[in-house]
Amino acid sequence: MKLKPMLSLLILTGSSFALPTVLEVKSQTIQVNGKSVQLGTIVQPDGTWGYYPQAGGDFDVILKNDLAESTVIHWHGLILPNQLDGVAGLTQAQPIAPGQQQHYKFKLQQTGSYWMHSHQGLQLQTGVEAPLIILDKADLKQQQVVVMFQDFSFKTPEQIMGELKPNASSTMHSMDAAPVAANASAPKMAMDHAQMMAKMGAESMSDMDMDMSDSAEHAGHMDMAMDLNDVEYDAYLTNYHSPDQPQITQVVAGKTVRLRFINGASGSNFWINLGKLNGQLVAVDGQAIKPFTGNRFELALGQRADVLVKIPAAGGTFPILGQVEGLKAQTGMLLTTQVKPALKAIESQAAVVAPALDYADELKLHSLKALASAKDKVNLKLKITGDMQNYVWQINDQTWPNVTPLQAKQGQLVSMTFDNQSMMAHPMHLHGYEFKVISINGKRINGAMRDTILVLPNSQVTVEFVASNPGKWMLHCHMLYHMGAGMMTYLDVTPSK
Ligand SMILES: [Cu+2]
Repeated sequence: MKLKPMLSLLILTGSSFALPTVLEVKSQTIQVNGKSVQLGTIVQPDGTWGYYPQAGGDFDVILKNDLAESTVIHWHGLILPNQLDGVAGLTQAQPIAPGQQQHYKFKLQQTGSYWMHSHQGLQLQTGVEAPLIILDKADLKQQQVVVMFQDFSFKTPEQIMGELKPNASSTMHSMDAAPVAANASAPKMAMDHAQMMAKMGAESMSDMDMDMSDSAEHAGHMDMAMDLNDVEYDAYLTNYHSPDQPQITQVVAGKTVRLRFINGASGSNFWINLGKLNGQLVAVDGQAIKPFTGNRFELALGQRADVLVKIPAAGGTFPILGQVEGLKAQTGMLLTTQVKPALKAIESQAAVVAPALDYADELKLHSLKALASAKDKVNLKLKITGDMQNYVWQINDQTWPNVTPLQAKQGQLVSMTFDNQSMMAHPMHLHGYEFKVISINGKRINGAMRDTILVLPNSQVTVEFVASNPGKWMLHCHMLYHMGAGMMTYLDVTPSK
């Protein structure tokens, strides 16, 4: 597979009569911890990973399934016609069978960093994903570098699910679990986690400019690792590269680079760590924010973050890292001005354990866009509960597919409150919409526009958006195994007459 870390800017000169871009969902061989393994990917016939359409133009893709199994690809974060959203059983009758293809064409309404990934069972864990970057003219001025964090296991996702949920059948979305009471006793892990969050909460919430490296306290929290991360992974990858053989990208001394971070993992939240560089966070989930400067930024599952970094005039080699919350484990890539950089690997273990993600970054994010107005408003509540022992995760006491959809009418202002009564954080993703984060734990904010919001344990987040686009839109936790265990529903937006 050929990676194009520096995006081809020639794409921007393409005429409107261009042919559709072919994307092949296929298997590739990569090296992880010195072993050859098969992972999925989504590439163009020339090997380019992902899709980089021009803002204001068409999304025009022929998606070919070259896997040996069925797939269906979701265009994560895009505003699009519901029937092209890529969810088998909801927005299309069947997934795409091996050897088959599907054409997607619609007018792009956005710019920025998005993502495409399998929405078929647990297939995302096998690497079936790619960047989806909508470029505008301003992007011509800077080198663009995609940095996608991934988690990897030598086990199959079905084996991982089987260990998490010992009574599970092999199929995702099964309804074999006995009905559970909300907050049913899940003694060990839930209690450990609650205690840990209580301990962590005070220090991380109050310290808005937290610096992980200065806190010996966090190093003492090794015991929390199992509670923050349901799955123990064998490696963490960046653009399919393990830390011993990272992607090395040439950059120019003194120039600014736009890093487009994507958390493409299945079960891991990350801290972006820019090492010696400082960066300016300029967009989250594809949407521009009031920029702020930092060295570490939070990146939950399914989220994206665009960070501008200036390469020092003196040049050098600069690791760009992602560290998993609750662990020392990290991944990353190298930016270098050197033809033969002395540094050729990423340290796979940081010196200290990374703390849990919190709301410190989220409270600092302010959208540059105002929310559209609407005459009519509907308030939707999503109670989130979990039973760790039986590994059942619910929205409003229901598990997929036995759900009552949330309802809104086209044109209504939807106010959606996530009330997380469970002991784990959940990155909640709504398809087909951008929403504005307007309140965290009752504190009103002029927050970011997003499509994926991390809702921390025992907390409430409210987001708002105008239900302009009719259809059945998936709404789920992006932790793949929570989703697989039922933490999924949909919003049914009925068309106005
Ligand atoms: Cu979850």
